[in-house]
Amino acid sequence: MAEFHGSFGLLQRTCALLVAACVIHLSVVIVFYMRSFDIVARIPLPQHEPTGARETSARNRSAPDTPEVDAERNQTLQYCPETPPRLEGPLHVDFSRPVKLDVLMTDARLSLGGHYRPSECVSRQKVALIIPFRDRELHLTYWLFYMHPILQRQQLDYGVYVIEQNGDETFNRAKLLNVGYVEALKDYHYDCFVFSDIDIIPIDDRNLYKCYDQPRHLSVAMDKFGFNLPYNHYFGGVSSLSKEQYLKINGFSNNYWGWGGEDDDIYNRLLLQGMSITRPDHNIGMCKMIRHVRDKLNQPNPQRFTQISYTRETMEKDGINSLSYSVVSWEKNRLYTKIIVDIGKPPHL
Ligand code: BGN
Repeated sequence: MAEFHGSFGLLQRTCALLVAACVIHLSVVIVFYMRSFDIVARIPLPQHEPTGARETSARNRSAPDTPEVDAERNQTLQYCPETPPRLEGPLHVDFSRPVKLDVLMTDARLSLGGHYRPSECVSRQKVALIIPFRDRELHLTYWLFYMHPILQRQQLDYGVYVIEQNGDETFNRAKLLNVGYVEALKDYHYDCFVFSDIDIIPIDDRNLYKCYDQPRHLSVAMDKFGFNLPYNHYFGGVSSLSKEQYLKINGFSNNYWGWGGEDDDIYNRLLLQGMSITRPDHNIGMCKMIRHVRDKLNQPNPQRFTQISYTRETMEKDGINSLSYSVVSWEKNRLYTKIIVDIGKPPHL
């Protein structure tokens, strides 16, 4: 009997110990469980999805509309919408009416060099407008007068670069465009380049001066050609290429001195690199050109017919990789940056 009592007491104590161990374990679990709630409650929930470092480029045209911290302005801003909200559609452009730049000159939203970016949102692309130039002051006035408001309504982060050929050698449009590409990149981290003649103005602001998945031809229905294309693969007037697209074709040829052919050569380069061109619809792509007599120093290039048949052979060594020039002056005006350059002369002279 005494033996029975002894083993019963041992069993009782073992059970009591077990229960105590379970209680302690449960308490510890409960304490940690409660604390984990406390910790989670103290972590601030992110207000927005983390967006990571984001470059606005032709690649992220479709960037989600998540807020973006603009470090320079120290603000949180949304990306600008894909379709800018304040576009007007068809515009009245009249070159017989004199225009003044006084209102634009006092536009506080434009910074020196004709640089603008919207204050209400973060632009999806950084666009450099490159204009080859010589002796066309009146055309430049019209271009600035009409284009600045259009580009602002298009909510672009843009800068205007007028590349003037120094001296009185034959004009070389494509080489000046190459110079514009290089010089603009020294100024700002552009990812899109719009190459525009000085005398062409779009008459519909839905014709967005930005870059697309493929190189874009923007001046598709010019009054000069009866609001049509002069031929199917015409790529002259105004076009846009992203940095990647431009580099893929080694930029433009430096060897088209005088009028004609350089735009056909660019078109050949794009095709040879497996790209195609995009265009706005006919009614959106309508443009007006300022009538003028042909520049004496821009006579038709007699070699252009031969040159454009050799694009495949020449494009690898003639382009941005062989560009040479010297800057004569670099000047930031209120409405544009003027860069005067010495680009040499045609080889046969
Ligand atoms: C083409 C020119 C282009 C010019 C358009 C429109 C040539 C190359 C030889 C066939 N091409 O004839 O450079 O932009 O006319 O004016 O001359």
